[in-house]
Order: sequence, then C-alpha cells, then structure tokens
Amino acid sequence: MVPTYDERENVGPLIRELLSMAMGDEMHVWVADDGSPDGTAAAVREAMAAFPGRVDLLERPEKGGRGAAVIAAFKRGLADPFHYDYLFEMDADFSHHPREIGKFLRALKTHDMVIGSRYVPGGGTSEWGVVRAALSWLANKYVALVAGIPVKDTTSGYRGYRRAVLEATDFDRIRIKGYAVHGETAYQAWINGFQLVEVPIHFHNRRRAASKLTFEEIYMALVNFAALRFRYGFRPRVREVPPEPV
Ligand SMILES: Nc1nc2c(ncn2[C@@H]2O[C@H](COP(=O)(O)OP(=O)(O)O)[C@@H](O)[C@H]2O)c(=O)[nH]1
Ligand SMILES: [Mg+2]
Repeated sequence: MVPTYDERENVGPLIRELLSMAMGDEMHVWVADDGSPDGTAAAVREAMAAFPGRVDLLERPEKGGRGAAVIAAFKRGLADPFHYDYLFEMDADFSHHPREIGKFLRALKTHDMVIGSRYVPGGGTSEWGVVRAALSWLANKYVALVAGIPVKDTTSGYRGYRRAVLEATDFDRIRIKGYAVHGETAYQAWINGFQLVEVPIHFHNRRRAASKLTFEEIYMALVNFAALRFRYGFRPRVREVPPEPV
C-alpha cells in the first residue's frame, strides 16, 4: 500500500522496483492517491497498463491524510479475493527503499507485525536537519512514555503485517487522519496481543526534500497518543493461541 500525494515522478519508478523483486507475481502494489494535482494517478495508470493485474489504484477525491489513505487501501486489500497473507505500507518517495521488503518478509515468518525502525542498531536517517531528527526522536520517546508500547520507532510508516493483525484492527475507532495513525495501529496490534518486531531501516530523503507534515498534525498526534491508554486500555491482552508461523 503506497499512499501518494504529488508523487508523479516517484510512483512509476517505485512500482517498477517493487514488481521486479524476487517474489514473482505474488506481489501486487496498491496506490492510494488523494486526487494529486500533479497527475500522480495518470502515472499509476501507465504502470497498470505495463503490469496488468498487479497494480491497483484507489482514488480518493481530496487530500485526506496519509493514514486515512492507507486505512482505505488496507480495507480494500483485505477484502480482495487474492487473499493476501502479508500487507505492507510504505512511502512513495523512496525514503523507504523496496530492497528492504525481503527482510520484512523474513521477520514476518516469526512475528505478526514488522516495523522498519530508524532507532534500532543498524537503522538511521540521512539528509535530515537537526530539527527534523530531534522532532522525530522526541515524538518516539513521547509515544513510548505516554502509551507504553515497547517499540522504538512507532511513527515509522514502513511496515509489514500478517493479515490477522489488520483483520483485528478496529479502523473505525481511529479518528486521526495523518501520520499519527501509525502510532494507533501499532498500539492496537500490541493491545490485541500480537508480536511486534523492529528491523533496522535507513530513512532517506533522497528524492524530494519537502515534507507534508504540518504543525496541526504534530499537535493532534501528541494529543492522540496521550489518549491511547484511556481509549483502549492499559495492558496488552495475552493471546490464548500463539501465532502460527505462516
Ligand atoms: N494519499 C495521501 N498520501 C499522502 C498524504 N500526505 C502525504 N502522503 C504520502 O505519504 C508519504 C509520506 O509523505 P511525506 O510528505 O514524504 O512525509 P515525510 O517524508 O515523512 O516527511 C508519501 O508517499 C506522500 O505522498 C495525503 O494526504 N494523502
Ligand atoms: Mg517523504
């Protein structure tokens, strides 16, 4: 699942890289575009013609937030007759590199949910200013503190899930729309007793410098994280049946 807003230059190359990986035609790419004015959807349609049956485009009428776009895509992906075993989400601008997918898949053999983490050994960020790096680090410390979730990079948007994790996720309870959705989906997975693991990734700002993060989103995120424990409960459920390795 790749959320896009004004990613015309990136989305075609990303789809090509993803679909040229070793998984054969077992892998499909779903793009959730929010009516990008730059014509991202047209670039996706070109890719759909080049890779018939392997690319899907979910068009939403207006910019409604990264998190909401991915949720819409997950709902569609779960309902798809292909019955995907694993679902992933990643940014379109090559900040999240497709070559990491193999590592995610290996981790999904033994865990329910994998988060590409900048804050475990081997992970990191490049081309980030001091302010951006400090903000991200602080945000993650804050989430760990107020929500108690045992993950170092809760705000990372590069992730893989076993379908059971997303099937158990109550998407309609998530009221926030932007980047903070990451924190809430991870919290729900943890509360539901699923096993989370982090694998190191490097977050690159290579292809486009401008971020779409706004101050309103940051503020809303802080409020939302603080409320998680009260809305969902304090302690994770212990799952009665340990997860079957898939
Ligand atoms: N569909 C959709 N995608 C979005 C929206 N906002 C951001 N994105 C996408 O979410 C991903 C991350 O956004 P980006 O601005 O690169 O964030 P950053 O790199 O974390 O600062 C990119 O693929 C964007 O195109 C949105 O409102 N709707
Ligand atoms: Mg980016």
